[in-house]
Amino acid sequence: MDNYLGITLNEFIIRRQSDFKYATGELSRLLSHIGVAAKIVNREVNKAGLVDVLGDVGTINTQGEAQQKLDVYADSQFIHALRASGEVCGMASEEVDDIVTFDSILAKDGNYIVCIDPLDGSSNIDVNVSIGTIFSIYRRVSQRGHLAENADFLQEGIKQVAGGYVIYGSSTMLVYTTGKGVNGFTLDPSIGEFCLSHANLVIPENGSLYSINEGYMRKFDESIQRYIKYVQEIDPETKRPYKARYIGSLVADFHRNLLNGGIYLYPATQDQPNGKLRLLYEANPLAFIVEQSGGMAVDGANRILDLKPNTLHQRTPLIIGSTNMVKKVMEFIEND
Ligand code: P6P
Repeated sequence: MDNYLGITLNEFIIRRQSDFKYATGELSRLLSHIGVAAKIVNREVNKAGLVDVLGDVGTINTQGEAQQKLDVYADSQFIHALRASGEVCGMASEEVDDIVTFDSILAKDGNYIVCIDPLDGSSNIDVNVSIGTIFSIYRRVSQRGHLAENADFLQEGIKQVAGGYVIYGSSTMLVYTTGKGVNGFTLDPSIGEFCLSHANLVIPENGSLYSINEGYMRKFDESIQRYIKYVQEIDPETKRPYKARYIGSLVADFHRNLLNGGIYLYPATQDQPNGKLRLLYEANPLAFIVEQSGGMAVDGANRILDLKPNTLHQRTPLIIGSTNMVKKVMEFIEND
């Protein structure tokens, strides 16, 4: 696999066509369109501050959050790219209340639907903190030749055919899985291609980093409060406490923990009993990736990928990362 390093995303998909049990060309076209939209969003993110793309547009998204100019821009770019791919019959976006159906003859015959958070962590844009795009790809369950239906989007995460994210950070990376391991591609601006830079990513089963908003300490269940106190104690084996790392950008925290080992928690709070993060386009794609890299993702009681969605923007508590760290949290919860 290492001799693949440096090859482009499209070359990789073609060389690894046995990884994708459906027509490779479909996935290749779909991922390359997502890659193009990511490059366009990356261009705008990288010049944010120089041109008028910062700040909010004065509108509220379906979650009641102020939409940033780049949120709306990113959403429009991914809608355009997915419509143009000819493989997608519809999409669910964090920025849009209902599903977006594509009504061209080609699109209505598309085999796939996409759930996407076009720009997660966008409140960090103005302060130059890494942000990300998170996406899930499913085969449609509705009849081809017709518009996409809600049922296409309310599938368990275990039915994803691909899950991935783009992180717009010190470099721009696309990380995805189709169920045969996790691979990371770094954008080479000199050629405008995503090139394989992190082959067969495996998350360490242990880590020393924990990511949680400790400002909500009093709002967490007692079991989570006890876990936070546990990680702050001196570890008898390593003789040091764990390290807190919480950027306020899920993709950035997740990516660091995937590479170095660690855990991210956004549990239920008194204010948000179902947590803050969305199942369809945040928890599920990252859960698919973390399990494919050897990690775990739960809601505190259940495996994330087993959860049956009932609504598009359904929220879920999320505890995700190194297996032994997630298991330790579950010990605290089960002993509660
Ligand atoms: P809080 C960003 O809004 C986000 O969805 C994630 O990217 C991030 O991890 C989390 O919310 C931050 O939420 O409540 O800690 O500010």
